[in-house]
Amino acid sequence: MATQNKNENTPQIKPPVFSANVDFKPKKNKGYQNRVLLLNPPTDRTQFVGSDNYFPLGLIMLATVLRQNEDVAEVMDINNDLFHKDLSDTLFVEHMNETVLPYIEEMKPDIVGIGGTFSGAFKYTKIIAKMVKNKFPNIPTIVGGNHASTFKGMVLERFRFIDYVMIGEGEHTFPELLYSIIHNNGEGIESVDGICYRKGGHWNDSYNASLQDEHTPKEDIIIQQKRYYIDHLDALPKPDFDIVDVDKYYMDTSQWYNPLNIEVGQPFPIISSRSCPMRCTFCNMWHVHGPKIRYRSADDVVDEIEYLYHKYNARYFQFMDDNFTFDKKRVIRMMTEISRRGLKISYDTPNGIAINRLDEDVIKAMVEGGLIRISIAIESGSQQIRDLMMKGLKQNKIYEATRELAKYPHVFIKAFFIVGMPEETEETLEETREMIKALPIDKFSINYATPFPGTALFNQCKAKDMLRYEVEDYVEIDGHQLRSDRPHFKPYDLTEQQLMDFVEWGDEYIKTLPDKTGKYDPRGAGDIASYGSVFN
Ligand code: B12
Ligand code: SF4
Repeated sequence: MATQNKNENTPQIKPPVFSANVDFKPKKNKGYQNRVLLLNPPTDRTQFVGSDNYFPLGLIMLATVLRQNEDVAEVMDINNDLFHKDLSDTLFVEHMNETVLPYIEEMKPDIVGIGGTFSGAFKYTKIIAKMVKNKFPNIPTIVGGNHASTFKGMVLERFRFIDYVMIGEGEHTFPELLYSIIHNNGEGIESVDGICYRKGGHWNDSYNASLQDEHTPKEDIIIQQKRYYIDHLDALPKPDFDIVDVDKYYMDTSQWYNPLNIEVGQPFPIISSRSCPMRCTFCNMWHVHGPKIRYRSADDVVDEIEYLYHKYNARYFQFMDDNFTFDKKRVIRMMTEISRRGLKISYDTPNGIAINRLDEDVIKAMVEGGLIRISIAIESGSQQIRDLMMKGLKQNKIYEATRELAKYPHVFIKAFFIVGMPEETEETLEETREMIKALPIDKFSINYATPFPGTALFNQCKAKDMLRYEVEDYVEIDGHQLRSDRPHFKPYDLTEQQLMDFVEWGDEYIKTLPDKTGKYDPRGAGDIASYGSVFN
């Protein structure tokens, strides 16, 4: 965390006006200043895979926007602080008491925001909010991110120590909310898009710690659904990674797969679009990023790459888009621009690429732009299961795209599979096995179908009484509900043991695949763990 100077608030107040879909314009000299502390909770690394020492990109984006508005905004990344330690509840509470709470005392923020991109982080999001609120009852707390955006008002019903929920992306709406609740006694809050709060808001509500475990009646909670998403993404500022201490995200990447011989160094995430127009039944991404895919222009994305290239000597990038290749022409333009500007980089796509758009010309362009590892989202070897998943992906396209990719032998191909959808049978598992054996892939991961709240799969499991926990348990989530190392429910016609046997087969079979990295590790040298096929 790099600290900004403390400035005094000035009394003259002008509201921010970048509501809805107008372009983002920084509001300087607006007559007041917000002091905002954003906390990134840790995730339990024993229960989730893919828990790398990642930059908290959502919080960095929010803080970047706030700083452009001349607010004081800090990101404290607790995940990063505790990353090399053995995370336990005791260690976490100690860290809160010794580091986080004293910092709040010193910084005196107007509001404490807690992130949590993953449901798996919500356990600690709750503890943070509770500890903050108990020590500083007058500081409002707000949560955002995927889990909160899915459960919305239910979060406030359950947790009195949380004052606000932000639904979906926050770059436009967070400053509007701050203006209303910090500087204007809640006036205008009813026109802030995508938020939940209690009637009367925190400004009227003197927090009473003795009531912290009492639920708030549903009728006292106001939910303002998200209606507007930022169309013109180029108008957003680029994430300012200096808001955190980049050196603290150091990973030893010297052993990463590196066929182009371009030093990997510190990998940087790039998000070149938001959302995805598909509705796979197991995916809940759209609760945060909305129904419609929105793009940054190719130039804008390459500007960011170029900036990071020079500023941090960044040579390795990770495209984290939900559906990177949906607009093929844009991808080709981006890749051509990378080459035209002489940027010698390599990159991968850990979040899984939708195969439907992987044609010869896109693949060629991606490889020319520096692609060295690609994750492709196949999900199942069975057409029937893929159709039930609403994947919209035909068998021949899978073979065609992987054959095309395999023409570039230096590109490491990883395929994502999901097993254990309710309709899975011995036959469909067999089809997946056959496909895994037949495809020219270097690696694959098999994940158990996960009923993330807010998905059609979750609703199906709930309707058929297949969920292991009550819906409320998913809101209150303590992590174990969605842990990735065991099936989450029993398919209609299979036992959980059959699924586990299949995954075990996969673990053994993967060892027989030829290793083009020269340093095979089942989790993949330098791979983002088993980052996975629960999505894309
Ligand atoms: C990148 C990514 C990762 C990366 C993170 C790296 C990084 N650099 O951040 C890694 C590889 C670590 C990862 C891992 C996993 N991921 Co992931 N990941 C994503 C992805 C693709 C993008 C997240 C992101 O950075 N978005 C960009 C920023 C700008 O958006 P944002 O984080 O949503 O933040 C905005 C808003 O949410 C809001 N906001 C967020 N926090 C707050 C806080 C406050 C106070 C406020 C006001 C607003 C606010 O404002 C922000 C700015 O607009 C999302 C999909 C998605 N589109 O969100 C999946 C996603 C979050 N991941 C998902 C999953 C399932 C996982 C894994 C469990 C996969 C696995 N099997 O291992 C693991 C979990 C790891 C863990 N530690 O528990 C699911 C989460 C489902 C859920 N309910 O938990 C998602 C939604 C994908 C999906 N399609 O379902 N992931
Ligand atoms: S799984 Fe991937 S393709 Fe399917 S809806 Fe989610 S982001 Fe889109």
